[in-house]
Amino acid sequence: MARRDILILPDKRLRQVSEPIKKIDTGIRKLVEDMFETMYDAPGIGLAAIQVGTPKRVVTMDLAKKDEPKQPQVFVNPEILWSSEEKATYEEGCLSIPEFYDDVERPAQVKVKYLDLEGEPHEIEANGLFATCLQHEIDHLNGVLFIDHLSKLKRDRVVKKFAKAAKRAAE
Ligand code: K1U
Ligand code: ZN
Repeated sequence: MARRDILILPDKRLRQVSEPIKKIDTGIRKLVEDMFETMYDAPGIGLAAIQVGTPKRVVTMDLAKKDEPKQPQVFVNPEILWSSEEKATYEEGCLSIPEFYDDVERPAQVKVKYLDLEGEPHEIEANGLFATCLQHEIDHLNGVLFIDHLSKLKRDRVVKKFAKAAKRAAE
């Protein structure tokens, strides 16, 4: 297992639309192992492959609380089949936008289909943080960041701050 570097805003690769996975081979299994190591090390509760620079439609997640055993989950080619009219607001963060958090309103429940690492199809209905995290990660697969759900004023302010930091780091 190896920890991989996480892409940080305004890295343009975060805006790429990720490709569906056609075959779950050793390369994908290694990618998933590395994503878990990277996610646990960060620490985070979710990670999309594009955040480590690989534009493939795979997500890792673990919503276990600190005092609970690990609950690693993998979603290959996840797709939202249905979203509720009811909305829920969570304070979201993103490992690609470190130390910035804000409230985002999204559908409170979603139905999602995906493949597991054995290629078996599943359909789940999610609510609460699980629904929010799935939507946040599937957004990543489509090149969408949680700041895109904020006002233009807030988004521009965050992008400007991170662009400035990237410029300073490159000097
Ligand atoms: O995709 C990511 O950037 C990961 C992100 C997932 C997420 C968080 C909150 C709402 C929706 C999606 C994170 O994991 S940010 C870090 C975080 O939330 C956290 C870290 C340690 C303990 C508990 C939470
Ligand atoms: Zn994120």
